[in-house]
Amino acid sequence: ARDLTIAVCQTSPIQKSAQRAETVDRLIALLERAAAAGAEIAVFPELALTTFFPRWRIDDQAEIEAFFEPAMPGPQTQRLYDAAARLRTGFALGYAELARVDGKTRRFNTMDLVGQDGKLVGRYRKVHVPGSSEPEPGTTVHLERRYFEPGDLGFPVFSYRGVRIGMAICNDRRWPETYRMLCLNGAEIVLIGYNTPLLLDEAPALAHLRMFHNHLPMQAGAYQNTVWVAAAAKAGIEDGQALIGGSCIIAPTGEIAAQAMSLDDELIVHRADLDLISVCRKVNFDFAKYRRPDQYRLIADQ
Ligand code: CDT
Repeated sequence: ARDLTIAVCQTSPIQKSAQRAETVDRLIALLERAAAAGAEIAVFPELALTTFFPRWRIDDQAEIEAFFEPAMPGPQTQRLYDAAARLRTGFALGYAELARVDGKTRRFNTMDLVGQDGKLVGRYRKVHVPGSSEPEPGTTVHLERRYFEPGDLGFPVFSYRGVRIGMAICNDRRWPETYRMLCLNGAEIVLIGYNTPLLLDEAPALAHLRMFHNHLPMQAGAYQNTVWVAAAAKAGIEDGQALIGGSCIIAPTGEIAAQAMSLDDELIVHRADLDLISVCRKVNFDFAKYRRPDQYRLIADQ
């Protein structure tokens, strides 16, 4: 049997006042708990090293740059990578990436996959960047498009201990294309990190559906693409804004195999049976046999 034991590391808020060193300490403590629970890989939330700063309009360049990582690992994060190597437990970590490409500064909402040796396995840059670049009247301020450009790496899939893993970041999880691209690239497991506000000024009538709309697309994505999905939330009241929790591990059947029950730093662990993927494919989703790409041209062209 093929399997991979996954830990989802939900974190409680990381307030603006938090020092990077204390945040890294928290992530290391979660990674240690994950390893002790037998996990072979851990997933942390989107922007796991800082508060979710796109909730503010910030003009000061130095203040903005303080949220970004110019190198990974850097002096503040090296300890986390060392912990992965010591524990033989890799991780996926969301952070704000400051890249220098051809002399130009570029900013991405990024997730790195780090191996059991503490070395980079692969990188994903968030494709679906929601919100706006300026506050819009009547809507909850969400300025991701001010601070990040859309990802330019597609939906890559990497080999981790012989298992094919892809990543997605927050809003990406609501889009069917994310899972289908990862599935077609051969993913067996999709690791996701998210920061989702509980209340949106633009849609108060949907408030009671926030958790449903969190799990619905991930369960559908897992089922329709026969992949395992493991998603880590940043949860609780962060700098005055309530973020939903609901971190979970979802089987290729679409069932939630494990779910966080708190808004705290909480670990959920599940042994993902990878053989379940071929069972689900046999039942309905023999992609090579039944998919009709020639009939789907519009999706690729528009
Ligand atoms: N971080 C992130 O992508 N959050 C979005 C909320 C967008 S509200 C404009 C989400 O889909 O959860």
